[in-house]
Amino acid sequence: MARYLITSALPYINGIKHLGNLVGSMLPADVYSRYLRLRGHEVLYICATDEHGTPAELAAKEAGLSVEEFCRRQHDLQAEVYRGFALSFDYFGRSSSAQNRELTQHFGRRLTENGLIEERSIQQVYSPADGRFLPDRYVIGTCPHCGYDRARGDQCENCTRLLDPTDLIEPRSAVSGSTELEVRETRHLYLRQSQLAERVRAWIETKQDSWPVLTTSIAMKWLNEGLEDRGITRDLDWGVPVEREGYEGKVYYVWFDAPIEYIGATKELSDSTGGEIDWRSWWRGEAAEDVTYVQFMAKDNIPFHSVMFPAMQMGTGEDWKLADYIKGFNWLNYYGGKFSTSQNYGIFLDQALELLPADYWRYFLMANAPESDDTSFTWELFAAQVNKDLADTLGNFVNRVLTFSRKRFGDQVPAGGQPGEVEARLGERVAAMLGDYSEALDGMQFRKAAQALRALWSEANGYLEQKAPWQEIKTDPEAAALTLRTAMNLIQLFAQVSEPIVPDTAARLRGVFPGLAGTEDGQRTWPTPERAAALDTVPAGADFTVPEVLFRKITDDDLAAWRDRFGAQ
Ligand code: B3M
Ligand code: ZN
Repeated sequence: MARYLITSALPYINGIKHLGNLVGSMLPADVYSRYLRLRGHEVLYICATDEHGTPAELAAKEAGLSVEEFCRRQHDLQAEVYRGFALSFDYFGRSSSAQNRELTQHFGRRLTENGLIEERSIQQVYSPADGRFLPDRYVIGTCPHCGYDRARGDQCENCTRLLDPTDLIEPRSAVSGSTELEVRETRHLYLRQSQLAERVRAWIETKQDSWPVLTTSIAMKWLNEGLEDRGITRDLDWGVPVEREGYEGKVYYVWFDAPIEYIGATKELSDSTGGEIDWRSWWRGEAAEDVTYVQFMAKDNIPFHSVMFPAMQMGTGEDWKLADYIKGFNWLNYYGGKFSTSQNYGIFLDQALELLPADYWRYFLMANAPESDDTSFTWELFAAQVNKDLADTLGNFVNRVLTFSRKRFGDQVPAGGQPGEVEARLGERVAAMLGDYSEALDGMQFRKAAQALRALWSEANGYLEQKAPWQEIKTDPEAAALTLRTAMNLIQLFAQVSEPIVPDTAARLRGVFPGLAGTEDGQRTWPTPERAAALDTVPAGADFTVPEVLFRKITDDDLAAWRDRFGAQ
């Protein structure tokens, strides 16, 4: 048994996330956490809402709420949606917590003591009408290159050119629209990342053979382009206050405190259990030496996790736990376009749950995880895979076997018949497939894992078709009993191993054989290849129940309605 610390990138607070956010961070982290727990490991899966920064302030303003109240409500809304998706966080914290404030200020102090934070004077746009300095992206105007009239001060969305706010023609405030902008001098703190680049590079080099290429190539690109010192404070009220004279009205930049919240949330958990869970034992020095720390995120977050956060951790001169593995994901697109919160494009998580329960989405998203490349969500593909894999291959098998057996043999697993050559070969293949599945999960290859699970379901169907108990029963009831009992053992196997990807379905399948819970072959463990091959966990005579239809089919009418509602082109 080993200890695993799992974190998924922290969802930003300004609204319910979409399927694209889920697939690249929280969902695979959950699948992996569930798998490791089933294998008997100690797992701490930590996530939180990322609450600071200007977008939160602006969204609160728009909602007519104080930013504290806005964040409190949005945190609860997000937490509820994640429960709906059966995400098994051990703790879901908030980056605005007192714990994170303390830790962030601690990081700031240590980095300052080590000479890695310095103050610089810069020229920044000030808006008298708003009574504040404006971050670059909150100055908008006409792009000098392409004439686009809603270009942001940091970048033109239309021609993608990088900009300075002072490049813009007719600049105005994105907050109030005021055009009376001034450039004023102000002071900010900078993290001297350039001083830490070589240490980070040496660390990344040790990972080059074991980490995904997506992760190391992004990290190396940043390091090779030369790691620049980075402004880590902002003129804002909402955030972690900077304890330094002259810094009233300034806070740490949201990307400075957000990754520290992985630690902060662990401490929130620690404090909420009265210290029973010791956060230090997951994060510090020798106490955490046996911990394997795995991070999950989409590719745009990789630079912060592979380079900047480790640089901060190293820069403290303290023994913070660094990531042992960073699993990055490409994009899930919606009909070729990018899912987008700001453009309200795609399927949001609350809407998804209104249409269908979590497992439909979880299975589809993992089967199409954007691992080696971007992938695309389409309703057609979703319907086809749900109907074929979940409704036909898994759902139908379970109901057919149990309904038929009950009709012919009653409410107990039928006795009779001796497993023969066919069952032995089935057992071997099942064990081999389980091996592939475990290997894919161990390697965090989620597409492959979903494929291997589907292969198991489909092997079961093949067996049933071959043996055809509805024929056997006519001439040889014992043979039919053997087939059905073997098929029921496959159902039991599915109850055990489907859990990481479709946990609600797995729970329903565990309910099929209520008498088996807590036996030596306890249903919440991962079967060994030998046990899987034997296909004899469920004995003759055991009680069983027939569950309601596990998955409903998506009809042409559903498809038409959903395409229409969500705009599919
Ligand atoms: N909140 C992701 C985003 O909003 C960001 C992740 C933080 S992880 C420490 O794009
Ligand atoms: Zn432009």
